[in-house]
Amino acid sequence: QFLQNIVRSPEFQAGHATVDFIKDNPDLLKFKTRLDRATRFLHYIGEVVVNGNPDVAGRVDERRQPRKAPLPQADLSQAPAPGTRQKLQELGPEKFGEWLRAEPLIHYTDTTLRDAHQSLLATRMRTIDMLRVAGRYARQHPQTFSLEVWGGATFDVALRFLHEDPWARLTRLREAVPNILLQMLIRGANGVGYKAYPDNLTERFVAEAGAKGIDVFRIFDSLNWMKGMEACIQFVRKQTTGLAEGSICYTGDILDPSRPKYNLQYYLTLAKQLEDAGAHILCIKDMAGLLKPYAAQELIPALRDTVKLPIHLHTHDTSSLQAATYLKAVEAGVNVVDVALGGLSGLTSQPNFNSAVEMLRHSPRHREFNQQSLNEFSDYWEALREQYYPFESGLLAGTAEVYEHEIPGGQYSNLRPQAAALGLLDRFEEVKHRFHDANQLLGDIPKVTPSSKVVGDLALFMVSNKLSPEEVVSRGESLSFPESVRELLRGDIGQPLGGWPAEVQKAVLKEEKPFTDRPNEHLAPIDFEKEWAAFQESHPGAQFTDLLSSLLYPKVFEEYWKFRLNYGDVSRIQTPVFFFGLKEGEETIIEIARGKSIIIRLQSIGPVNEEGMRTVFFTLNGQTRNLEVRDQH
Ligand code: 3PY
Ligand code: ZN
Repeated sequence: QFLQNIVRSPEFQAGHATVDFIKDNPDLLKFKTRLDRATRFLHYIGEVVVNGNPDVAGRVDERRQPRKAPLPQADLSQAPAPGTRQKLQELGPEKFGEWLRAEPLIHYTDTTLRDAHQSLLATRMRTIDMLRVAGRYARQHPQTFSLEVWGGATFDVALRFLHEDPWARLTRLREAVPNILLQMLIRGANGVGYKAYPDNLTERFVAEAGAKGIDVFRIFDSLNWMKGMEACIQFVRKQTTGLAEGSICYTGDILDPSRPKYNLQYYLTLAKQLEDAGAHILCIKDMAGLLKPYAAQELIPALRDTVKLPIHLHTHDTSSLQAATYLKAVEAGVNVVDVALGGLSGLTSQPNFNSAVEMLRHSPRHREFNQQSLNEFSDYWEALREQYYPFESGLLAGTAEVYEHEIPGGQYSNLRPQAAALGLLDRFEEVKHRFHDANQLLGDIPKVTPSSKVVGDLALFMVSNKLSPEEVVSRGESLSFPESVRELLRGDIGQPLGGWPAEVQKAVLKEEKPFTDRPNEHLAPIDFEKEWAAFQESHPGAQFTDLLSSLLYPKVFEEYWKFRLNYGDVSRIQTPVFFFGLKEGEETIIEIARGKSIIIRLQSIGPVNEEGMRTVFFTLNGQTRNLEVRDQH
């Protein structure tokens, strides 16, 4: 390798190699890291080949042959045409909001890279599969309003299960898509986590997300609690040049007189408060897909009369009705709707982008998209999805049950495996009914991360312990509730409209005193200077964004860091190999750096020896490489 480096060096080839040539060119000695990188990939693949990827354990079907995903056409030699990002840079956030509100044609946010796979595939979509098409998309569909690519569960899942750096995903997507607004979902005071964080941590997180490429911050609070959103809206305004999109989480049914808690006035008041808090855009975040067509017809004009902001509608198609809601919303003056490319749309995901465009063709608010190209992107995601089959939720058809249980689309594909882990899969119907009961017990709250997670935990707890809603209260004193339920009722993630039901709170908290102010105010601010110095010592080579990841998810981050030291940047490994390894005789190409690839071929797997080890025989770029891997079976 060293000799190869010398011979390939331009200086050597130009005949300028002097006696000091090696001393003057320390890069010639850099081959060791490169070799290590390849070896680490071999270790990863060897591990999966022998022991499997634990994330798909028990769900691998050897008979399945996932297809290769066909790449959509695009002329990559042309730069992407200017889009909404340039518009935002030109106008600034306030004027951009005014421009958007007055736009006659409908705008689309494509959620394929965030909510769609969070809702259909348990958030497992990997960066490599996004990057294959991101630049193509930027060229083919520059008129898209925004791409939702980050936040929600993607941050946690990237680190925990995909062993990827979420910040690197964002940076690389930003590079590939310079023209369309990139959007993230942030859970207000809960950031991209499940609990309250110190304010100055959220502030640094927002600043860094803005610097790395996020333009639209969709901010919500899982209890629609303004105090959980105000600070975050200000952080976006202060620390970034992007747009603060304040959200009202839609629950219940404004048309149902028997459920007055979440009536039209409730949403109008909240919208006004969000405008006053400094939001540039108002989002109706219908996380479970409960906003029915005629409710949208009433809600949207009323909101437009109440605030001056543009309105962005988000929904999930769990009931399979939501195209009708979009039609009514478009007629009623909504500015942007959230959709997902065909192959990753529908059911618990967003309505179908391709079909929505056709729904409006030849109508006054139609925005032109090249349908043939949209279909090519859809084909890509549909084929690619086969590689993620272990994470499919099992929901095969739209269901009106969602109006009873109100499970958010993004939670559905997680609740099933959670139930399965507790041995409750054959009682999943009961889990869904108990989800409804748990919500009622907690006073009928908006259900969205993290409040939805707690309702799910309580539902699972009721099913595993065979508890009726009445017994939760009557036997409460002797029950040890899930920690998340205790935290919720203590006030850890905020306050719901009308407070917590006193009886249930007493049963769960026992003697513990709840609080009613902002949970973040109980948390000491992070001393960034001190933390960063210590972090660099304990994590040589780390970036500042790694520190932020570690402060948000300390344990998950440590595991990720250890994994990365052992196996390298596994986000570069092709998805079928990452999840399922290689079969004997198969090979894979890994691009280890821009334009630089290695070829790994699995030759054979040896028998287990007395020490429980197997020898795995590979070739790496044609050279034989053997590896000892412990068989964990
Ligand atoms: C999340 O917070 O992850 C959501 O998708 C909420 O809908
Ligand atoms: Zn959603």
